[in-house]
Amino acid sequence: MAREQLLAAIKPRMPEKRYLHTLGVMQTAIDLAERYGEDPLKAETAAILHDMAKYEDIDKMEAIIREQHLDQAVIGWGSELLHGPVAAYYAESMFGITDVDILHAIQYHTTGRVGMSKLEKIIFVADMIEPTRNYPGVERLRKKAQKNLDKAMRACVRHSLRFLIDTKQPVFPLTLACYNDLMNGETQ
Ligand code: DGI
Ligand code: FE
Ligand code: FE
Repeated sequence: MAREQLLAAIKPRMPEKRYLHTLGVMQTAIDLAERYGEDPLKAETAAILHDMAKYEDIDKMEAIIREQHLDQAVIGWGSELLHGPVAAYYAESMFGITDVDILHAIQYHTTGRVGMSKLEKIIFVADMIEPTRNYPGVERLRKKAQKNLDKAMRACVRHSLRFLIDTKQPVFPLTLACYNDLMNGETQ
């Protein structure tokens, strides 16, 4: 589906600020795809759709996860973990996207997972460093993303984990498993 069609479909589902975030993730993901030899069109599609369920009703998302037999593990860990899997379901059911890599990049964009593909890492990193993000430390992550995708991915997951710990939030087991997977054998 063409970029303009997808953008027009997701725009009414979110406030202006989130739409601008989505456009930022889209451009950043395309740039990273070109830099690291991934398909920019896949990056574009995954980026446009990654937050399309962010403002969906929580009960509705839980119902979809149960009824569509999505991974139930995300239920009970805070509502933020629901929008990725539900967006992946929407990508398939509303837009006919069948590319598993695109669907996984959308599904796991909040938690990461073990054995992430290049596209999944690109979306995860782009989500954290797109131009409208302005938290302390984002500039360092942006610089890393220009040099080495895997190092940037590790730094992004470490940053997210630190944030969860500092704000006394529980850490979803898959997020921890993602961290361990990325850090195995690594010293930086
Ligand atoms: O949707 P975005 O804001 O663009 O970014 P995101 O999908 O990465 O969501 C970030 C939110 O998800 C943030 O408020 C922290 C939360 N989050 C990420 N990983 C975990 C988590 N919350 C819990 N409880 N556990 C996690 O492992
Ligand atoms: Fe998100
Ligand atoms: Fe996002």
